[in-house]
Amino acid sequence: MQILSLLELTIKNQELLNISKKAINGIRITKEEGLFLFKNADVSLLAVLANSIREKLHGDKTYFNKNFHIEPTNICVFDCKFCAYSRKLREKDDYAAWELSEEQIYEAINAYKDSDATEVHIVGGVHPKMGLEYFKNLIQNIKKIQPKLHVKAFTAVELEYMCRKANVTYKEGLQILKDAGQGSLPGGGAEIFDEGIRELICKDKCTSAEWLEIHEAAHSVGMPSNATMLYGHLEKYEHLTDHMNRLRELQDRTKGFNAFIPLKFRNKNNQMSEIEEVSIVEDLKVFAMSRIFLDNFNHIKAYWPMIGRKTTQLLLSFGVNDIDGTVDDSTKIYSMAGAEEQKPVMTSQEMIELILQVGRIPIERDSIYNELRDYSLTTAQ
Ligand code: V47
Ligand code: SF4
Repeated sequence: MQILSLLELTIKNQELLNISKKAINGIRITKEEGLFLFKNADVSLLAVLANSIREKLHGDKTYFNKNFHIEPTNICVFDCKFCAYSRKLREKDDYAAWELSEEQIYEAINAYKDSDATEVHIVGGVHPKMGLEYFKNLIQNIKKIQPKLHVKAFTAVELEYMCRKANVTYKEGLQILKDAGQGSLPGGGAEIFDEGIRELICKDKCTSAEWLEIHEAAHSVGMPSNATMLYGHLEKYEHLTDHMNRLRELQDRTKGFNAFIPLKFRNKNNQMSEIEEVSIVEDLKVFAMSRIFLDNFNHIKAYWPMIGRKTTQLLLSFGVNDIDGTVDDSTKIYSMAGAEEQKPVMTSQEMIELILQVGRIPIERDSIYNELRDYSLTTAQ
């Protein structure tokens, strides 16, 4: 009520006021209204709207988990123009290329056996020699070592290639991985669904329709997933609203997405380095707009290794209620592209303090958002 009166007093543009009122009242805004907001609302209005929605859904609760990543290889058959990380098979002697052996992967899993990590996030390049059978066995063996560890693995890009090579449908391939012990899918590979922009930045990997089909298949076999959106390069606001709209439509059908994760384009060491990175104001706008637009997504996540700790704190007032995990310096995707965090590792204590410092409540969650511990009530270990 108070917010509505404030909006009525301060917003002079009638259309902006009507859309803002809809958002505050929990009424879905259309794609056109989303675009209007993107183009006409200033960042302070978006903050008010997004924060009000976030607080209605989660109050001050802010989720994190204890996780680590395994990136089996950065050898990749594809050539995404924004990627600073991948190498071709023929470059496998390049110092920056790697291919972990199975033993090295099991060693990494073993190394976390006595830790309190609850999730391993496995993604990598699309290696021509690592297929569905290889990954099925890998997951089975990981689960033998750590039966309780949640395996969040493989972007739709990796899955499309795996299923095509193994000559199985997406549903069959995903069922095989689920039976092996995989728990969920990460949100990578979505980039921007607009076919024109996709053609310019990542034309040879899975299409937007395939990405959406694979996530729909995952949801249908009972595996939840996340969704990402790569912003701050060649795209326009039209493409961002179109991207979120396609996700919102799928989520209406399946309810299988857990979190939406906007990913800021970083411009170091890739074929799009001439594009300047967008300002922090744009970051705030994109995250706030995603909270406002995606009314059927429970969680908006800021992936701190990419966006940095300070911006992550700020984003907790712009719709974000999840900051991913401890990560433990086990990913290179962003550091190689010039992200803030060159050695991404946060102890649980640091994550808790980051959240407490901005007046929110730190909650450790598992991979499917069951609450494990409220750190505002207990002393952190
Ligand atoms: O799809 C690659 C992105 C993604 C760059 O689901 C880049 O919990 C910015 O999706 N600048 C893979 N972004 C990582 C990913 C992810 C990360 C953390 C958590 C989850 C989750 C998913 O990384 C790719 C691409 O969009 N990416 N290069 C770059 N230069
Ligand atoms: Fe390969 Fe993924 Fe890099 Fe694209 S973003 S080149 S699919 S590793």
